[in-house]
Amino acid sequence: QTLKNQQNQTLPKSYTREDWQKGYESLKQEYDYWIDEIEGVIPAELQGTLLRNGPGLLDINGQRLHHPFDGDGMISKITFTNGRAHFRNRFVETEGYLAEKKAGKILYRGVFGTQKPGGWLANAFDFKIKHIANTNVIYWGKKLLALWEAAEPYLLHPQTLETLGNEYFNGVLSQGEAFSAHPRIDPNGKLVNFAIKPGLSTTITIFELNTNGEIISKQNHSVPGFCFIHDFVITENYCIFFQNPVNFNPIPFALGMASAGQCIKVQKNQPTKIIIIPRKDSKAEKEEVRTLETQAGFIFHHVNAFEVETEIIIDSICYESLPEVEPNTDYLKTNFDTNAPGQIWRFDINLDIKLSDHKVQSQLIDKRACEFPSIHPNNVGKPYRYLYIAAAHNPTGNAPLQAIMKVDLQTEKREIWSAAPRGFMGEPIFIPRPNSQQEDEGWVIALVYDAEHHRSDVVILDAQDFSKGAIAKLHLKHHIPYSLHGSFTPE
Ligand code: 3ON
Ligand code: FE
Repeated sequence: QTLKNQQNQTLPKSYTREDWQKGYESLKQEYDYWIDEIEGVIPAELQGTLLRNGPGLLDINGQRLHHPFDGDGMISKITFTNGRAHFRNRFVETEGYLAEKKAGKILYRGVFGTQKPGGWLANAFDFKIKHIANTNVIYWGKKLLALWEAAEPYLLHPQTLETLGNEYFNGVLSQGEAFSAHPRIDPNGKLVNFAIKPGLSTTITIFELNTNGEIISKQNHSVPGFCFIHDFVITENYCIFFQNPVNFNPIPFALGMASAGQCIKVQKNQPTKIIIIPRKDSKAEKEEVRTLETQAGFIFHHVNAFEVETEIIIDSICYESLPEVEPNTDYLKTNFDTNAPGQIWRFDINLDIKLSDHKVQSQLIDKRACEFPSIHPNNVGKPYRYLYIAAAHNPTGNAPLQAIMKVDLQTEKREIWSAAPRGFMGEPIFIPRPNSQQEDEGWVIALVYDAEHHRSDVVILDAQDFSKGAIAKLHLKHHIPYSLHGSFTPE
């Protein structure tokens, strides 16, 4: 099998679909063990905990979920101490997870197409969506939080990963209020996050938290139209949102024919709105909210943003269109060749130009299909040089993520480390070496699904030299279904 790339050469496929599919098997068991199968050496200076979240269950007692984004959150934790590594995984025990486990069948509707058994009649006029906690996990202000963008966070025990309940930040968050899965940590010691409350007009809420995990500011903005905003970016003075060009028709959802997420349709030829909101307690606090338009396709994730004098630069992963999760399709049968790849773009805004005269500049940074960017934590919201991202093995065309790409935004140099043909890449995370001087001094760590052994590896690369190959590969005793996001904490 081959695919045509834009230069009209044919590149052999770097994977088989059967291998890729196996990474979507549920992992039902919860483990707790020291990892003893290690190739290479874990750097002694690497101390701390890698946290991952993602769907652990892709079926409920054999009833398949319609889409992985509907899967119950499962936390994996890999702790590095003195050259050794310990693994633990545990499900987030949400109300829905516990109820479905007990019943042994699907009891709720999911956002991405999962329906209760019994056809549309069994689902019609049930507006209750299953609240899961599968998208990200952070340790902030001594709280371990599992995040999902449409509801409040779950608080977990930092050692045992036991679910302790919901987190409301001393009542500043109210019951049912969202707290997105994409907080940004400003290197000055603030965690900034947002929430989307969609409707005919949408409320965007912005939270800033101090290092004690307390919400120190909360501000609301109403924007016209329905929003599906999964991620945002911060700079020193602004929070920036890209309002994807979508519309929402709730009728099939109400009638039980489709889930809420399936009623969102991308409007390919409509512009994306860029909403620039001044941060509380910043120099820009008194400025108005600015809204600009550009053509950006669909965006889930941004890499970073920063200010240079009166300009704002934003780097994002853009899709020309979004493969819709239609009711009668099977995600395991995805045809990568006909889906648009995610690609890194740079947007350039000049705040000095009158809004009505403004044309947002945009430029493609790399053609390669990629997703899940990471940068040095000290450069969040600031000028930066390096990014790391999961990427396809081949430089063009669309394919599953199998490699890690490092992009030097200054020299345009790229480095690639690939796990193809039988390895599938998760989100890479950059971890700075303690007391490091250079921006790329540290490690890149990712979970790789190895289809040959049906297990996952924790792979560690030297961020300054991918050509060395993996400096350590930690073989787990089992696989971890493809995860979404995570973080590293030195504690
Ligand atoms: O828009 C409204 C507001 C809102 C926040 C209505 C709504 C109900 C659709 C909604 C909820 C949105 C939710 C719950 C979004 C959840 C997203 C999620 C769990 C994951 C997104 C992942 C994105 C990507 C790009 C994943 C890529 C994965 C791979 C490349 C394979 O490993
Ligand atoms: Fe995300």
